[in-house]
Amino acid sequence: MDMSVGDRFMRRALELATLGRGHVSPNPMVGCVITHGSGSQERILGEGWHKQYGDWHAEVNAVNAVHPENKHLLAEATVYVTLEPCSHWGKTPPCADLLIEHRVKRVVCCNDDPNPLVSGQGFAKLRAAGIQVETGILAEEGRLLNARFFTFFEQKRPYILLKWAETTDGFIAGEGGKPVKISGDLAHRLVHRWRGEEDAILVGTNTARLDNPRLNTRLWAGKNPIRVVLDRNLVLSANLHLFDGSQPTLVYHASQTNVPTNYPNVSYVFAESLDQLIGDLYLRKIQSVLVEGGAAVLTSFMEAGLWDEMRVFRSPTMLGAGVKAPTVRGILRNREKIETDELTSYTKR
Ligand code: AOF
Ligand code: ZN
Repeated sequence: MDMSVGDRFMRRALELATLGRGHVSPNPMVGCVITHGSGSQERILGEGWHKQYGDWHAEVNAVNAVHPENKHLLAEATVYVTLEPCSHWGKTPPCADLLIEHRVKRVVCCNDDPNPLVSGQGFAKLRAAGIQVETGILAEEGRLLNARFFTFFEQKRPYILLKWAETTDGFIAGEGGKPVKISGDLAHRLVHRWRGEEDAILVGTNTARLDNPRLNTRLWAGKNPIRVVLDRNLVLSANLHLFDGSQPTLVYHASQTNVPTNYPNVSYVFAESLDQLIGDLYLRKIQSVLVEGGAAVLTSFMEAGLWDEMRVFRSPTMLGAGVKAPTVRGILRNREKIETDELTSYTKR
């Protein structure tokens, strides 16, 4: 692959950023590589990434990783950082100020920060201090890495993933929605990993009732997401795992009467449409939601154009009859084998 030296360091910064996956939301994953010299003499002085929500940003960790004897070289350094350095006082002081304080020579980024607290002001601060700024390097890769963060700020809604498993003959569940094991154990565990990577998981009434899911990450060491249940007419029984209070749970309903109030950790929210529900998740600062079924719910998200990614397991099992799986209308992005299952992912564009 033909790759400029700068691209090589930025790829490294992107790779570092991914180490924060599952730990930094609602913040973006950010990586940073600080180099000295140019051409074939360009060498890494320090590296860092944003590790944990509320903790130091990537730039701070990279500056701190520079050996004390090399700190003076920062004044001739290039900083490759996957996102525009922040300009605001948040949980930590502004990264732009830190880079100015060390009088770095050049800052190279993949993307501008879409968060209105920053958006352009980080670059403006750096330029005003005489630091060279370049942005748009590996921009596609940077946007893909933080697709949730960008979708949230640019489209004012969470990033929506639709996930299901279907049999070779195209069924998602047995007759009457009866739960059947379709994909294998490894696929099952992978889904638990995905749950830990998203802010929320959503299921419809039938899935909640018939599968009685826990929607947690017990098969993978990860954080438990917020559970979201559609219960339009408030028909779900209080005995379901979803109401056990173990994780924050949002129940969206369109009924004006008999709204329960006394389940710990469960909030009831009135919403008459999918748009209203999505709008409410946005106001709650939920940046991503994994929709796990059932077929009707998945199809309604698809038909409303409310999705960004689909992940479909196709297993070698045959059912003969049951609930038909939704029809995919996306563009193929990736196909891989997970034991005997085939995992295919699709995007809109
Ligand atoms: C950076 N480097 O590594 C990250 C940035 O609440 P705070 O203080 O952690 O600020 C969060 C915001 O800062 C977040 O929404 C995004 O705009 C930016 N994240 N910026 O310079 C980083 N994680
Ligand atoms: Zn910062």
